[in-house]
Order: sequence, then structure tokens, then C-alpha cells
Amino acid sequence: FKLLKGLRAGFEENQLFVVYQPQVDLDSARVIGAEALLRWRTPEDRFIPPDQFIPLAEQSGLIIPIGEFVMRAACAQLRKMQRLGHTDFRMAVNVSMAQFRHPGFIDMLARALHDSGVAGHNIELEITESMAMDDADLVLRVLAGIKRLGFSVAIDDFGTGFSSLSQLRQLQVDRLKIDRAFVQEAQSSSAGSTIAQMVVNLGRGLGLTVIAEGIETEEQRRYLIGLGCHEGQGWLFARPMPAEQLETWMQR
Ligand code: G
Ligand code: G
Ligand code: MN
Ligand code: NA
Repeated sequence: FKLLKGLRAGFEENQLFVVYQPQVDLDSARVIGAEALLRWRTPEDRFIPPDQFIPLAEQSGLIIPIGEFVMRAACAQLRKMQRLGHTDFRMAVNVSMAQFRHPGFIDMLARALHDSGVAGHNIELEITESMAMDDADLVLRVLAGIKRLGFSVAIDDFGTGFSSLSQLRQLQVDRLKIDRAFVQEAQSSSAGSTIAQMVVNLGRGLGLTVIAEGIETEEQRRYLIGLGCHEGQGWLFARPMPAEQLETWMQR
């Protein structure tokens, strides 16, 4: 398969890199951290979207070394932010089910922390809602290891899966991330707004922090504040950006 061969070669030839999208506290507009997002640029200057190559990486097992690469890049960037004085900065990193199933996953995380000199409590792992409900025993066991290292955990794309509330309660998670589909529909469709409201209430009721992604307009920001949503991420605040740009963006 051509794209997979290209990905394998591209990874070896350093065509993969990580961009960072700031996350803010909605009330104060203060920056709390950033989400690390993987990018692939080919030598022909073509950008292959992650939703095309990440499933390939997951199926082929390449997600194991690639996931380690992302984690190490995010840790190094976090260390840099701390040196610049942003000591409370929280770095969010997406992880896949294939990584959870890999027996070396927790060791990889521990080594990445050790080698970069950052503490787990400044890093958040984002798992998807469907992952959280898949293979409950495995997920609970891996989450316990993750929590032991001090990481916080967010459930990404929340509202798009079919969580059982009792399972959700069992999971040691810290944050729910409202999928951007509901943020974007919140003012145009009553179903969208019902789901957004429900996720905020559910999260708050369980004592979790709620973050909304895909906030593009001031109206959306105000609406979400009105629902009681704590944090946000989206083009209204900043687009995903390269590491060097994040450092200057933070100085403003
Ligand atoms: O902007 P964006 O197109 O970056 O991301 C698309 C999807 O790819 C998102 O659902 C995001 O969670 C996923 N994604 C981005 N970077 C990573 C990564 O490093 N690992 C995993 N597993 N998923 C990622
Ligand atoms: O991991 P996750 O699915 O949450 O990844 C976030 C995705 O949302 C990334 O693909 C990122 O580029 C994208 N994104 C971030 N902010 C916005 C936004 O304001 N609008 C839209 N349409 N997409 C966004
Ligand atoms: Mn995410
Ligand atoms: Na999402």
C-alpha cells in the first residue's frame, strides 16, 4: 500500500512534526496549555491530514514509534515552556487504543518523562470516547498506570460515542472534551445545543473539568461560558502552530 510505504519512509526521513494549539480558560482568557497535534509534510510540500495517516499508523503498528516520537516532542516542548517561565503549562497529547494495547506503553511514558525532566502532572493524555468504552478491563488497567505516573486524562470527542455513565464513572479521568461538532451546532440546532449542555452538566456533576474544542466565534465562546464550560480551544484563540511560534505567541 503506497501511502503506508510513504508514511514509513516519511517518518524515517523526519517528515513528521508536531504543532501545538493553545487551550485557554474561557472566563479569564488565560492560556492554560496546548494540545500537541501531529502533522505530515511530504518533500513535495503536500500535507497529508492526520485522519488519513493515523488510522494507517494504527493498523500497521507504526503508531508505536510515531506515538513515542510525539510524546517525546511534547515533553521537550513542555520543558522549554517551563524554562521560559510558564511553569503551570499543561501539554495535551493524543493517544490511540493501539498504544494502550502495547505492553511497553507505560514504560515508554516513564522513560519520556525521565529523559525530558518533566513531571507527569503537567501532561494530559487524550483518549477518545470510543476507546474509553472499548475493552474496559484493559483500559482501566492502563489508565491506572498512567495515573500512577501523575498524568491527567481527558476524554476527547466527547458526545460522539456511546458512553455508559457507569463506565465513565469508573474511569479515572479529569476532563471531558466536547467535540467540535456540538460546539458548531450549538446555536443552530437544538440537538447540538442539548448535547453541549448535557456534556457540560455531566462533566460538572462528576467533578470534571469541561473543555470545548473548535471554538471559532465570540458568540460560541459566550454561549459556552453561559453553559458553565470551563476551558476552550479553537481558531478564535489560535490555530495549531509550530513550536517556535508557540513560544512567541505566549509572550504576547
Ligand atoms: O487537526 P487535526 O487534523 O490535527 O487532527 C485530526 C485528528 O487526528 C484528531 O482527532 C486528533 O485527535 C488526531 N491526532 C492528531 N495528532 C495525533 C497524535 O499524535 N496521535 C493520535 N493518536 N492522534 C492524533
Ligand atoms: O484530537 P482532536 O480531534 O480534538 O483534534 C482537534 C482537531 O480540531 C484538529 O484537527 C484541529 O486542527 C481541529 N481544530 C482545532 N480548532 C478548530 C476550529 O476552531 N475549527 C475547526 N474547524 N477545527 C479546529
Ligand atoms: Mn484531541
Ligand atoms: Na475531537
